[in-house]
Amino acid sequence: MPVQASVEQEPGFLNRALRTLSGCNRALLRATDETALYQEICRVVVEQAGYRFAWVGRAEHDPGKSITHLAQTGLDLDYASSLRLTWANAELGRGPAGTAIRTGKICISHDVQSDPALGPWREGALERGIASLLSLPLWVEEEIFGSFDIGALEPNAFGAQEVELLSQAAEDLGFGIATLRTRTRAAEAEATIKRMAYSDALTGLPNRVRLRELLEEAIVAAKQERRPLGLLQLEVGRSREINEVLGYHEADRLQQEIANRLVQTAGAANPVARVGECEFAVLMPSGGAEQASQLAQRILVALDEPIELSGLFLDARASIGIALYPGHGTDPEALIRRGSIALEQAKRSSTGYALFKGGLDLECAQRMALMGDLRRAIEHNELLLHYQPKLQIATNKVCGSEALVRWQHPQHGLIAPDQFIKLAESTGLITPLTYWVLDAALAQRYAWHEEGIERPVSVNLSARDLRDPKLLERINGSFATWGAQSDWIEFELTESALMEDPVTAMETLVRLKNLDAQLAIDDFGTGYSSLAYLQQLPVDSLKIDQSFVTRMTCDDGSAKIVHSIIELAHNLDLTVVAEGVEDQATLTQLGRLGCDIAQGYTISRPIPAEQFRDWEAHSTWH
Ligand code: G
Ligand code: G
Ligand code: MN
Repeated sequence: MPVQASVEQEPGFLNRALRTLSGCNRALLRATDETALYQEICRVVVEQAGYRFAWVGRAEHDPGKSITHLAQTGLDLDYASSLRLTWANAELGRGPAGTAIRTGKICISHDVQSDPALGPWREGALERGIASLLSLPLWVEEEIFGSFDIGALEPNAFGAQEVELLSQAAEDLGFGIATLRTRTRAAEAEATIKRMAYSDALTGLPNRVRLRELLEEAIVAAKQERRPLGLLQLEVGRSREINEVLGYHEADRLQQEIANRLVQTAGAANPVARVGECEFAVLMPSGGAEQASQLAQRILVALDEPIELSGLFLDARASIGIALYPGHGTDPEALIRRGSIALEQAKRSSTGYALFKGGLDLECAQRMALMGDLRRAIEHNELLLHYQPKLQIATNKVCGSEALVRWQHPQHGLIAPDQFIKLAESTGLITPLTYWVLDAALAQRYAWHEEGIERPVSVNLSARDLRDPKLLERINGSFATWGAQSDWIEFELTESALMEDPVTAMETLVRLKNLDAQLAIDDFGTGYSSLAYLQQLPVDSLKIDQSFVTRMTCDDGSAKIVHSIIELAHNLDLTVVAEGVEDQATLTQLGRLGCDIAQGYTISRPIPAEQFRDWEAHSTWH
């Protein structure tokens, strides 16, 4: 009967051995550390495959040859850790786990009840319903690492085929442990290589390569937070005599002492790098000209104190060149280059330090100051919108207006957008600026709506806005605030902005279109978009760039371009707008060519909203 029972049970047992194998493989693929791996394998064996328990132990090479419990599932923890297993050739070492480890062979107890080797553990096992036991030696990197033990509720549970499958699982587990170890060693090696590649051997400070990376990261952060940063480049203690008189060893000590003083003076916030034999750099991640100059002065003072070496007091004379983001450059290379130029300037100066002074210096300083001002301007409502009317040529009626931003600067007066839009784009301030414009345009549009004037207002979006993940959310919010209809606002996007990143631009356009917004391509004819791309864009109108329009009455080439853009737009079912219409002759010619809408000085300059009504009353358009 027992034989028959085991034949009947065979497929069931095999099944669970197979489930163990496949579960183990999955665990191996996912494992990131050894402990988690043992635990997961034990879990699979019990919960997925249905064995009574699973246990992993490590063979220690201590005098008692103990076995440390690593992981288990199915046993009470107290019991599992109280087993006092050993792999020594003694009574407590002759159980399955000890035997498997000592001999390197699989060890099976077919029947816990009768197996003499199980003497010390019999009672505990039977109490827990364990009727047969299997111990598999775990080989890792050609050494026995420990054992993998499985218990079953039935006697004779481990037939030849299951054992074959389960030992395969043990083999895989050993391989998995080895792989994890290889991976850990590789990661350690990589970290060492990185440390060596990124730091200066003499001082342990970041080296030139690392400085460049730090600078790059700092620029990204500064850009995001819209603040300046500074790079200080130093030459310290370069003196042939020191090398010649004291030898290289002492010269090295001098550099180490300089490094110490620099690190102390710069403080934790401003990392110091050693970028050459006698060259250092200090990165000041936050601060402008003022802070950088103060830091330079502090460093000069700190290095003023003579350095004692072999009983001599050495003077570590330093020169410091300063380059600032964004005034002197917006990428690491530009800042490093300009910092070196400033360093040369510093060597000739009496103060010992110098801010970069290039041809553009003054303009840069002004732009930098302007950038700081602009952020404040957005917050304090120093911006304002002018509106330039658009005329429907066929009916001679005003059909909308374009909102164009201006900046009422407390010192510099009214500043035109070409003075600050580019700067805002390069510093990230364009995002709050666009949000401000959108809200201001909607507020005005709402006022017009209350007066019964239902003409769309056009708002310009920049290339950067198209990449702003919050743009749509913000537009939705502003529309909700003002209870705006989707046709209140039209968005203008320049052709070149679309071409900067056509894929993202397309995605954003589609999302804007899903809001039912009207979309126009601005400055059309200057951005080199392909017809194929254009056809796919979900836009409603094209605005012919004013450079063609202003010249069309005197230049045949421009006239031809205007003509063909009008045809192209109409073939694509797009409305066509001419901007830069400066005289009546141009307006008349555009009408003959079938252009739909005109915008330009001959109709009106951009004007404050309050002047709109007056302008309409006194103009020939209605
Ligand atoms: O108004 P004109 O004044 O000088 O505008 C100059 C340039 O600035 C134009 O190309 C116009 O598209 C752009 N501009 C004006 N207002 C805005 C605005 O609110 N956002 C963006 N991105 N560009 C604007
Ligand atoms: O966004 P866009 O580039 O289309 O902005 C229009 C720009 O063109 C604004 O700076 C506006 O002041 C300017 N502009 C509007 N009408 C005329 C015009 O008739 N002639 C010229 N030269 N510029 C104009
Ligand atoms: Mn525009």
